[in-house]
Order: sequence, then C-alpha cells, then structure tokens
Amino acid sequence: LSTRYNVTPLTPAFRVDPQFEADVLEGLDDDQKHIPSIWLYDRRGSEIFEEITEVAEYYPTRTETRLLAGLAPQLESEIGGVHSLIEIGSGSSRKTRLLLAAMHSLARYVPVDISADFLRDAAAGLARDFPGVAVQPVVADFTAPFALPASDGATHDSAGNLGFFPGSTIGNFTPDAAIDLMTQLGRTLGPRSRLLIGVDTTQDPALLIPAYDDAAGVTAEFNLNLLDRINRELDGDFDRRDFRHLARHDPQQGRIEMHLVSQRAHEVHVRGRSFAFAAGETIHTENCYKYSPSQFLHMAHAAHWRCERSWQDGGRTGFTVYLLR
Ligand code: AVJ
Repeated sequence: LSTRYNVTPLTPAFRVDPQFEADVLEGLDDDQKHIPSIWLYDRRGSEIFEEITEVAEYYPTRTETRLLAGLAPQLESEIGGVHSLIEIGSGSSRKTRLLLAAMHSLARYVPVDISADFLRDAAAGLARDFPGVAVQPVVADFTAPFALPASDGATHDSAGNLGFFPGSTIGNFTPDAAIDLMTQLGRTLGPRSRLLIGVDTTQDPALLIPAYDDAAGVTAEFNLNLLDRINRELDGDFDRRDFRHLARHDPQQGRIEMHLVSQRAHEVHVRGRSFAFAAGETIHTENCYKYSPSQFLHMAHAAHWRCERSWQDGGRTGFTVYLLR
C-alpha cells in the first residue's frame, strides 16, 4: 500500500515491549494481582475479541451496529461535513465501514490502535475498499496523548474532525480515567470537533454474565491468552490449566470484572522473578463499566463536551450512541 502512511515502525514479535514487562511485574506484585486490560490485545487477543463480537451472548456489538446503521445516513448533514474520521481503538474497523459508506465529504480516516499488525491489515483492507479516502493508521496507546498525523493538502479546520469511539471501550476506564481520556481526546481532536461514542448501560446480570462468560468459552480464551502472551514475550511459565476465567458483576461500582482464578497454590516465574498464588487467588484483568446516561453525560460535561444527539437501543440493553461536541 503506497498511500501516505504515518505508521510508527512495527514492533517485531520478538521484541519485548518494556511497558508490558513493567505493568506485568508490578501488577503481579500487588496484593490484588492485576494487569491492565490493554495487554489483552496482542494480535491473537484482537482476533479472539473479533470472535467475541460474533458470540450469541455478546450483545454490545450487534446492538451498536444496529444503532450505527440507523444513524449513519443522517450523520453528515447533522454535523455539516466531516473532513477526518479518527477512530479510537479501531480493531477490525468493521463498524466503521457503515460510516465510511454513508459519508461523502470525508477526505481521510485515521484508525488508532495498540495492536500494530492487526491495525496494518485492517487499514489496508479499508484503503482498498474506499479508494477516495486517505487512510492514515496510527499505532498508539490512546490512553496517552497522541498526535494526529498531518493531513496533506490544505490544512483543514478542526471543526471537520469527527472522533469515533465505539464498542463501549470507554467502559474499560474508571470514571476519573474516562474524564481524563475524554478531555485529552478533546484536545487531540481540536476546537469544535465532534465525538461519536458508544456506551453500554445495562446493569442486568442476566444479560451481563453470559455476555462476559459465554457458553462456547470464547471470552475465557480471550482472558487466558494473556497468560500465553506473558509466557511468549516475558519468559513466563504460566500453565493455563492452573487458571479459570471468571466474570463477576459489581453492582456497587456498576461494572463487570474479568479475573483469572488460580486453581491451586503454586508459584509462577516471569522474567526470572517468582510470584506466589494461593488457591482461589485472582489476577484482575479487565473492568467493563456500564455507564448510565446520566453518569455518562456527567463525565462528558466534566470533560468539556456537550451532547448534540443520542440514539438509544429500545431493548433491554439500553446501549446508547452519543454525538458530542
Ligand atoms: C472492547 C472493552 C468494549 O468491555 O465489552 C469483551 C472487552 N472483554 N469481552 C467489553 C471485552 C470481554 C469489551 N470492550
């Protein structure tokens, strides 16, 4: 692909990401062992997450896709022209295709993702299918400030920037971290930009538990892949048979937690350091907050965004897509 690629050099698989190592060693040393959920998304993890989105019990993707299909035809006139679509945590960019197909003023698409090789493939596919749109992928941990690549041709006004943050990925952030992230996105996207963001809201355990612990075990596989990744990249000796996937709902905090539960007392080694596990002890690997509309709007306001429109699922999930300005 010969388009203006603004891609940081891809990290070869054999090179250890120093932040991954630091996060794992530090997290395994804590009283409640934990590893930031961002590390679930190596190439294999991103692939398994794609499988999750097709699992019958996992309702968010299907619900949001339906909402996006409905709102996509109105979006451009609602906003009054979009120059750049910037997707935060783009993954496969599957849902983005709905927007790209409906937006005729769009000049470029900037997918931002942590999984470099997964991103490169997704970007290449989109560039092929939407030849009129410049695709400029950015490999970045979007939780840290990142710069938009320079758009070539005439510089455009940031009012033409539309951020796209679907999938309820905002749910991976605590309320304070979500406010920080949305504030930072506002700075990155610029004055008078918009943000289209999907937020899951339900606290119904009957929906949530199966969605995060599906019968086919795809989510369990997603979670356990983290142990394989540590073994592969950090000389770990985890035996995945010693751990079980757990999804638990915390109604107080309004979130689903994913854990890996040690099945017996044993020791594990990572980078030459040893970590003791008691039977039943867990590694906390992900939080998925389910923010109600009032909670979410409160956070958005704190991050200096205003809601222009929202589209809510009429069914049990209450999943909502917001257009913020
Ligand atoms: C990608 C963070 C939106 O929280 O639903 C799915 C991740 N984890 N199943 C979610 C996830 C387990 C997903 N997000």
